Parts: sequence; C-alpha cells; structure tokens
Amino acid sequence: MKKVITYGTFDLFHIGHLNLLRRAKELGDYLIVAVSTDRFNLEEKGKICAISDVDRMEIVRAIRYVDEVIPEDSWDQKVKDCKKYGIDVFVMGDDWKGKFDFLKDEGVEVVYLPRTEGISSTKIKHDLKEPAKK
Ligand code: C2G
Repeated sequence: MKKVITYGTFDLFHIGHLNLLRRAKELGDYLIVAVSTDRFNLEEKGKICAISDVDRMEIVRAIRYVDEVIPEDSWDQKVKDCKKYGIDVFVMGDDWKGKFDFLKDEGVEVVYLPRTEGISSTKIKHDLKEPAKK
C-alpha cells in the first residue's frame, strides 16, 4: 500500500484544498493529512484561523480522498511522521517548492503540485470584508 502525506491549515476549506487532496490521493492508496493546530498556526505561522483546529480536522476527515488525519503542531515533525507512518510520498502545493526536499534523504518521494489559481483562505476573508466594487 502506497502511503501519501500532506500538511496544511485548511481554514475555510475551499476548492484549492480539495484539488490538492484529490491529486495527493491519486499518487497512492492511503492519504494522511496533518492539519495545523491553532497553537501552531498562531505561534509559528502568525495565522489566526476562522475555523478551530478541531472543526478543521473533522472537515478534512470527511473528505472522500482522506484516510487519516493527524495534528501538525511543529515544523519539525515531518521526518518523524514519515518514519512513523511508513510514508512513500510527501505532497505539498508548489508555493512550498523546494522547502521539504530534505525528506528525499529519508527515501520519501517529494511532490509539489501546482496551486489552484485565484483562491485562498486569505482571499476569501479579504473579499468578505471588502466586496469587489460592482
Ligand atoms: N493550496 C493549493 N491551492 C490553493 C490554496 C492552497 O494547492 N489555492 C494548497 C497549499 O499549497 C497546501 C494546501 O493546499 O499544500 C493547504 O494550504 P494551506 O491550508 O494554506 O496550508 P499552509 O498554510 O500552506 O500550511 O507544514 C506545512 C504547512 O502546514 C502548510
């Protein structure tokens, strides 16, 4: 069984997230998604989420492509996770291109997928605050 892992906040779940998870699952048989905790987002990414980590994990867990959800609470857990879960493929959107190539040294295939253009959690929040002028 080919095991795939990906990491993210998945706040205000949108089509960009879904496209990523669908393509990640196409690369293997079992997809684990590590969802960033509220603490990790606030302290490490400086992000305040609209949706709590408990709810973001439940939403991601309900996505048909996802087989397992774990918390992400440190930048440094990826190597340990890949070993613990026997990961074959690590996947991220290409805004992270090159950032996680060190995982290749662990025998993990590293794949960066093209982001979905025109959508992001930040854009959704902004557009809700300042609707485009008609
Ligand atoms: N994504 C995408 N297209 C978008 C928006 C996001 O493909 N329009 C991808 C991102 O590249 C990422 C995943 O969806 O692979 C989750 O995106 P975020 O929730 O924004 O996650 P991020 O803040 O990038 O956190 O340790 C890694 C971090 O946890 C990643």
